[in-house]
Amino acid sequence: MTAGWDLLITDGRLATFDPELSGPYGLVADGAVGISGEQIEWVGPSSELPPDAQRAASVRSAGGRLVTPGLVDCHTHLVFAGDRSGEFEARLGGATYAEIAAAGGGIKATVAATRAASEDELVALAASRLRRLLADGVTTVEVKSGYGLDLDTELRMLRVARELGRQLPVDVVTTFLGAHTVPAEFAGLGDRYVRIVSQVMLPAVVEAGLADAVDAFCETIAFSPTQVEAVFAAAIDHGLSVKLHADQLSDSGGAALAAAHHALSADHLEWTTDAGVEALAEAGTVAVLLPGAALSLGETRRPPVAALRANGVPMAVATDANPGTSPLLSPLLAASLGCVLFGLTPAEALAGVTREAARALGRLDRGVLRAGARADLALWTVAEPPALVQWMAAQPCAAVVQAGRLRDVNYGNAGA
Ligand code: DI6
Ligand code: FE
Repeated sequence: MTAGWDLLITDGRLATFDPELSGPYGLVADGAVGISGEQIEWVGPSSELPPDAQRAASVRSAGGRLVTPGLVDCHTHLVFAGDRSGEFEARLGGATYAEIAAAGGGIKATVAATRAASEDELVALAASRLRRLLADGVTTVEVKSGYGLDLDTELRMLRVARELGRQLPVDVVTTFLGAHTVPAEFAGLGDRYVRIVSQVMLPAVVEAGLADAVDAFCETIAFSPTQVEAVFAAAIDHGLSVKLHADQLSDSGGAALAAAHHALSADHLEWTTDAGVEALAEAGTVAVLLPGAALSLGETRRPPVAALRANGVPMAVATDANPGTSPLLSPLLAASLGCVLFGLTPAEALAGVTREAARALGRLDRGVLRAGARADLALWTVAEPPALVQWMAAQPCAAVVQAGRLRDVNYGNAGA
């Protein structure tokens, strides 16, 4: 039964990322997609379209250009107030991120500004950032808390994240990051703060239904593996999945720690060892690579991409959009940097912002073009998949279909 399709996309070069199709992109050179409601009903070569397909309520030609799954940005810190451009200037002058953090800047500076901001202010600030992601073809975004570090502000941040998903055409997945850093009022009392995160904040966040997962920052300047374990134990007790900022600035065994808790993802991984990579492979935990942070921090150490690839660890790529270490609002540019800085192939980088990013969020219903998947698609001004990551800041997104609804993207179609 095809006459009931709501939308038919014709004349597309489909990069399906369906592992059951051959080639790195799962390419269907002259393809079509049939959509009903929020679901893809049919994907295949135009020559095999059912005879009554053209009777779909609406038909859109992709003009022979590329169609991919909608992009998934699986690691962002979009909700915050304040401005840390002075820190950027100081780092360019030679100060390190750790020195700035130790002097009360860094995450703590954003915490102070975010605590002082109203819910409406935070929605307006985050919405304008999120619109930039949407212009890049994003249809699902993960948003973390972690700039509140007290119950009221953490709840406010998560409510703001949920509100973004109501105001804008995007599916928002929320993550509670109460264990981002030890707030100033708990200086020297990290264990006590971890108990509050685990025993007070987390139950309240769960009670309010505001978090889909729990994250923590495992690092010498943040939380020890033992402290992270306490937060993870509480999360798992409450039935939430976990993920971890792991091995970003030093090797703290973060990847293995994430794997031991069957984390959805371990993110950053610049200092991850072979043992950590093997643990990720064993657990099926996704490695989320964040080249924007490495670039902005001037980090020269690279995540172990060759070892991750050799061990079959799924690799996602995300913006890590945040005001300190990764002021980046383009997942396509993140994918491009994943290629030129980290050595991903274009196919890996693009699977990293679609299929594997969806996996990193535990959302296996999206990130590929195939019948039964959620109808989240991006239509591009370019025809060749690697052109999406070859060009930087070209804004080649022409339109998206989000939850079955087609919408033109008004930013540049000056694409490559
Ligand atoms: N790692 C990061 O790169 C960000 N958070 C984290 O745990 C930094 C956040 C910030 O500096 O505001
Ligand atoms: Fe982050």
